[in-house]
Amino acid sequence: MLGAIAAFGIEASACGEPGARRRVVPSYDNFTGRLVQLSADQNGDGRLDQWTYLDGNRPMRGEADANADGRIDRWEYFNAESALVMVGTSSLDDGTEDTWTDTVPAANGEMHVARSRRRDRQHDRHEYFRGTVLVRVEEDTNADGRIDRWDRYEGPVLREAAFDTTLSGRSPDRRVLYDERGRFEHVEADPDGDGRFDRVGGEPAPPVRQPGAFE
Ligand SMILES: [Ca+2]
Ligand SMILES: [Ca+2]
Ligand SMILES: [Ca+2]
Repeated sequence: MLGAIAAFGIEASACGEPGARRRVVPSYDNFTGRLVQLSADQNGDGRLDQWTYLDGNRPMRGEADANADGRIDRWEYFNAESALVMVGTSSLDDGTEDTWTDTVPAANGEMHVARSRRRDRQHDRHEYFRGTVLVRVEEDTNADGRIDRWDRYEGPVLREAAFDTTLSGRSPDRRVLYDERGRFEHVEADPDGDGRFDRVGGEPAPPVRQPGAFE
C-alpha cells in the first residue's frame, strides 16, 4: 500500500521545511471499508491541498491546489494500471479545468493537448506537439462535437488551414495554403469529396491567425 501511495506522489513522511508537518488523511467507505480517498497537506501549512480518489489502493483521479490559493489547479487521471495518463489544468487559474495534457506521446510521437475554449469541458481544440513545437491543430469551431478545422504548422509558420465548410463531420472540402513565411498563397477546394483539391481563383486572402494563438 505504501508503494502505491508513493507511486502517485503522496509522501507519508514529513521531510519538508523545518517545522513543516505534512499529513495524509485516509477516508474509507463506511459500508465496504475500502479506502476511497487520501487527502494530504503537501506544503505543511496545515491546510489540505491534495486529494486522491481511489478504489481500494488503485488511484482513479487526483486533485491538487499546488499554489495554495484555495482553488484546485491540477487534476490527475489514472489508467487501469495506476499510471498517470492525463493532467488537467486551468488556463485562467480560476479553478475551472479547461486544458488536458496527455503524459505520454501517441504512437506517432505527437503529444496531445486538448482545450475547452468555452470552458464547458467539451474538447473543442486539440493541439499536437513534437517536443515543444506545435505541428498541427484540430478545432470544432461550432461546438457540435465534430472537428471542422485542421491547421498544419511548419516551425512557427501556419502552412495550411483546412475546413469542412459543410460542418457535417466529413473531411475538409476547402483549404488555404501559405508559403514558408506565412504569406497567403491560394485557396483549394474539393467540393465532391474525392480527396483531390483544385485551386480556386479570385479568393481574397483570409486573415492568418498567429501560430499558437489561443483565443
Ligand atoms: Ca497545505
Ligand atoms: Ca490553486
Ligand atoms: Ca464542428
